[in-house]
Amino acid sequence: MKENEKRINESSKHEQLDHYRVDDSGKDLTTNQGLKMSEDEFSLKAGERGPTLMEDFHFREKITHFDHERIPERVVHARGYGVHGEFEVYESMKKYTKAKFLSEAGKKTPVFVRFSTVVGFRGSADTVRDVRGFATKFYTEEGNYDLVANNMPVFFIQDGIKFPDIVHAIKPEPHNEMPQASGAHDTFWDFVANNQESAHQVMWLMSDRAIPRSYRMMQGFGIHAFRFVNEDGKAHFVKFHWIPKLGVHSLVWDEAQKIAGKDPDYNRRDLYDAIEKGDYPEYELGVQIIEEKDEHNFDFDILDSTKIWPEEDVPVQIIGKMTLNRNVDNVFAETEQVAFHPGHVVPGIDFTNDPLLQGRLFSYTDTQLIRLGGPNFHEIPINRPVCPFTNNQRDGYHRQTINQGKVAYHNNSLAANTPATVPKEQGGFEHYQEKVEGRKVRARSESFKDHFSQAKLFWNSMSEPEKMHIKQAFAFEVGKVKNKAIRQQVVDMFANVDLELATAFAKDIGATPPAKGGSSVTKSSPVLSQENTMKTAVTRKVGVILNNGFNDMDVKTIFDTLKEVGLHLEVISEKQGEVTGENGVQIMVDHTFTTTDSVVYDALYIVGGNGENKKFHMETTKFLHEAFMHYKPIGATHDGKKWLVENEMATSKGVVATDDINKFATLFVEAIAAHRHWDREII
Ligand code: HDD
Repeated sequence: MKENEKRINESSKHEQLDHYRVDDSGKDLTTNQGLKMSEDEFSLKAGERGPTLMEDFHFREKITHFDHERIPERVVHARGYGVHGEFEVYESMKKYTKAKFLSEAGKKTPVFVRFSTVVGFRGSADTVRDVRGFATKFYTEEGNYDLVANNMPVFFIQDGIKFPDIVHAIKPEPHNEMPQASGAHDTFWDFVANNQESAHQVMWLMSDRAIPRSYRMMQGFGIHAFRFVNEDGKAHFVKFHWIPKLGVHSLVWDEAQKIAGKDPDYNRRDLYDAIEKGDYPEYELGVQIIEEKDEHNFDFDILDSTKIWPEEDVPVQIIGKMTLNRNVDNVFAETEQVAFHPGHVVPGIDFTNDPLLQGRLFSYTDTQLIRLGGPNFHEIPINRPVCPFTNNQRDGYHRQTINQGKVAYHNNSLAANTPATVPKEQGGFEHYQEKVEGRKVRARSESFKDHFSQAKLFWNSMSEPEKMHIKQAFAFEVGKVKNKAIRQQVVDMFANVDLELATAFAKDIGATPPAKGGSSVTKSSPVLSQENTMKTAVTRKVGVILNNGFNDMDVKTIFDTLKEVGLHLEVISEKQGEVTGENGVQIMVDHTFTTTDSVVYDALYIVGGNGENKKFHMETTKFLHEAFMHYKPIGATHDGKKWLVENEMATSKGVVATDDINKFATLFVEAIAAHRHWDREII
């Protein structure tokens, strides 16, 4: 079988990476030239107390390499976390696209996914209010296909030329480099108020979507209209959606801020741990498809990246599933060096004239050139296609391929004009021959100029708790703006979306509430609300507060039942080591009150025990109060019930307190599946 006919399967990328994976343990220490070294602790000196000698090549090599360990971080999406996985097709997409990786049900393709925040530097916290990146590289038999997506379906701007403007505005302010990883400052809101195309995306950014509970519980959106092109050359517009099987869930703002201090790695830890435990995150791939003849049949421009295609009008068709099943071996080699690009396409997937997409098509290769130090970044193991790649490009920094022969040009006769181009019938890429006509202008289409209708559609689609969170987010974010005029401009701008919203946060930030305004749009799109998402307790993390003398027989049974449902329990007590139940059963303590915090759990289960002291009592009360304020499910049995009584929480929503162990397990799991209990009265 010829190499380029080799069948690609879900293991292909790992087989390739295996050639580069190295395990240093048990090996001799050598220089980079392979010289075994007898000493690595001391530099070479003229006398034991003398100066280090120039001839110490080992010292120089070691320090020089260290001095050059860092590369520039990504200008945006600097903080990210990558994992491997596979994509499997449910249903052949041949009718719409000739892309081979989508051509038959059951077909599997290896993938690499990098999740990220956008604004913060590489060492910033995970749980900041921000858009999340969700970039997927499919290693297909026809080359790499990158779906470089975000967890929100719209973008701040409509034209790529404005990308440096939005990024300069939202990044820390240049005179003092504050605030880190946050939009809560003057320049961002000045940008928003003076670039009203951002209205829709800002609504999403102020919503719970900006503080995902987990990368495993967030959607991904390709945002742009792309094109599917089939074997007959017929094209359709297409939008891509990733839909997590665990549903879409978020933190609450107070919790997110506290986690940023308690565990800045919260989202990456969650992903890493889930994969290590075998709880492989799964996402279904959905497509929305619009026929070319319907391009102009919507009350928005389908090429405008500040617009969704409402799912009620253009349904999402589920076509496959991605499973993330392996952590990286080395974060720098894989996650940091991976290079995505929306322009990495395969035959059957093509671009549209969305001016934001067009801008992206330039930016991504350009940024890799500076970030990865030259034009050969495609040779870095994580970026290499699993199919052969050959052309006449040569040389440059860090070139690894040793091209044999002397011909590196077209047309040639010395190598029979190879590497040869491939006719489209045999899999060669041919750009879709869209007919384009027009004058050269720097302008924006009239059809892109309605900035508020879909922002209002989003607002209309929110449940009451979600609306409350949006109001609170505006009050927080715009409340941090020092310039009063900008605060007022933001209020006046969002009065165009909804009067109640703008009035609510105007009051909180000392601005004048708007006298009139509000969009007349009454339509809503229920799928946009997280209240309508998939609800399950599977893989949720429960903190169990336990002390010596607990009712070990019942508690053991409850533990077993909860674990069977797929919950993960962490035992919290005063000291590490073991806690002993009343019948001598011992349970390992995972954390003390000092090494963990209520904010990192989805739910609390309070058991207590008879060995309690004042500190234990106070710490448990603190955990309980915080979990309650964050609307989390709370369970209590045995001695644990007394905390609920003391704190008047026993009858609150999402609180389960009973010694009937079967009933307890059933009700507690139900309460956890609900995620949060928004209708809880906060005392
Ligand atoms: Fe971008 C990175 C997503 C618009 C320029 N972008 C980047 C990443 C994601 C996105 C997920 C991180 C990839 C990774 O993990 O390595 N970007 C988007 C989405 C957009 C978008 C969904 C709008 C629909 N981006 C956008 C525009 C431009 C860029 C309009 C410039 C004209 N983006 C970049 C970049 C980055 C990048 C500067 C920084 C690091 C990188 O590319 O590799 O080129």
